[in-house]
Parts: sequence; C-alpha cells; structure tokens
Amino acid sequence: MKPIHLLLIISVAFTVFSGCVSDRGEPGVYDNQTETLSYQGEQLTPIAQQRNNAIKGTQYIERESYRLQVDGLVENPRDFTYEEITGLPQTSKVVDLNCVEGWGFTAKWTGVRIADLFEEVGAMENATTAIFYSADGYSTSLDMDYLLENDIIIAYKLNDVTLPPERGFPLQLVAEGKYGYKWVKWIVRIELSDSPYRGYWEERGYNNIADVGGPAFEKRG
Ligand SMILES: Nc1nc2c(c(=O)[nH]1)N[C@H]1C(S)=C(S)[C@@H](COP(=O)(O)O)O[C@H]1N2
Ligand SMILES: [Mo]
Repeated sequence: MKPIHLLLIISVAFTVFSGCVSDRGEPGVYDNQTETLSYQGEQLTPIAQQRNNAIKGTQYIERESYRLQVDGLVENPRDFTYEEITGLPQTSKVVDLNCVEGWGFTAKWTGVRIADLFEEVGAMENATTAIFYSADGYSTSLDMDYLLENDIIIAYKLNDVTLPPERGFPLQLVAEGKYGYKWVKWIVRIELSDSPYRGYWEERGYNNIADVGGPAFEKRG
C-alpha cells in the first residue's frame, strides 16, 4: 500500500471516530456503573447532558432506611423497602422527558410497572387518582386509567445506572407523554384516591392533564 493511501485511511477513520465521540460525549460512570448511550437502536442523551429541575434542590435518601408508603384506597396499605421494589418484575423503555419550559432529553428507564405495585396492595375499584408525594414536599397526581393503560413505570435506573441522587434516587415516575412536572422524583408515598388532586405546580396554574403538546396552563375560576 502506498503511504498516501494509508494516510487517507487513517484520516478518514480519525474523522469518523472523533465525530462520534465529540457529538455524544463519553458515557458517564455513576456509583461504579457505566451508563448506556444506545438501546434498541435508539440514541440516548448522556446523563451529564440531561438537565434537571427541582423546587428545593437535591434530596439525599438512604437506601437502607428508605420506605415507599402505598395507602389510601387499597386493600392492604403497606411500606416497601428498596429491595422489595427492585425485586418486583423489571421493565425497561426509552422515553423522552419534556419540561414545560421547552427543554427535554431521551433516556432508557428501568423500573417496576405501577400496575404490579398496585397489584401488591390491592387497588380498590373506586380509586380514580394516584397522588405521588416526594421527600422535598413536592407532589403531583395522575389518573389510574392513564397509569394502567400506558404501562407506566416507576424507575430506579436511568441509562442502566442507579438513579443518581440529583435525579431522584431511589424512584422517579416515568410519566410518558406528560410534561416534566408529572415526573415526580424522590417518591416517598403513593396515595390512591377517588377525587381529583392538584399537585405543587398544578396548584399554581399548570394544567392537571399535562399532555406534551397540550396547554401548559389551565383556566380556573
Ligand atoms: N420531587 C420533585 N420532583 C420533580 C420536581 C421537583 O421539583 N421535585 N420537578 C419536576 C419538573 S418541573 C421536571 S421538568 C422534572 C425534571 O426531571 P429531571 O430532573 O429528571 O430532568 O422533574 C419533576 N419532578
Ligand atoms: Mo419542568
């Protein structure tokens, strides 16, 4: 091979390779786990490039003492440990988070189907709303029908790494198709109810439906 050809091959290879690296960045390492940047042919946003948003900053929750309380209109109200939740059947999917302020990202989310959790506690027939409460005092709600029909999951992993504290460890709701303010982080309690509920941002005028692409605000009065 002529040296000029070798040079050409090297420069093409370098351009292609460095292009990949500079576009997407290196996969991050979180708690000794390396994140995934593609899944089932879809490109994922590196965690370092994902924005986050919270009313009172990061909440630091300890794995050992953590409990998820599930109560309200259920046959068997109870607490779940972190191990009990991660021991339930596991599901992964690629879902976009879209904040109502206009930014968003794509990630792989892994966790438990909320339907499986409700099965554990025996959700009552008359439960129409699930209310989610967080360690920072944040709350939001979603219709039971929406949660069950869309196989909505509560995630404990993001891009194949354990949710970092700033991203909601131990649990974040993956509210597919809904604006970011429905994606409650640091979940500590789920209450099933038979009446509508307005969470932190919804109480301040944001739409309680929160469909991505739909109106951000709601007329009330
Ligand atoms: N507990 C809690 N969850 C929250 C919030 C919050 O302030 N507290 N902010 C919400 C909003 S407005 C958005 S856009 C998303 C951002 O999620 P991310 O940090 O995973 O990107 O978190 C949502 N979940
Ligand atoms: Mo948001």
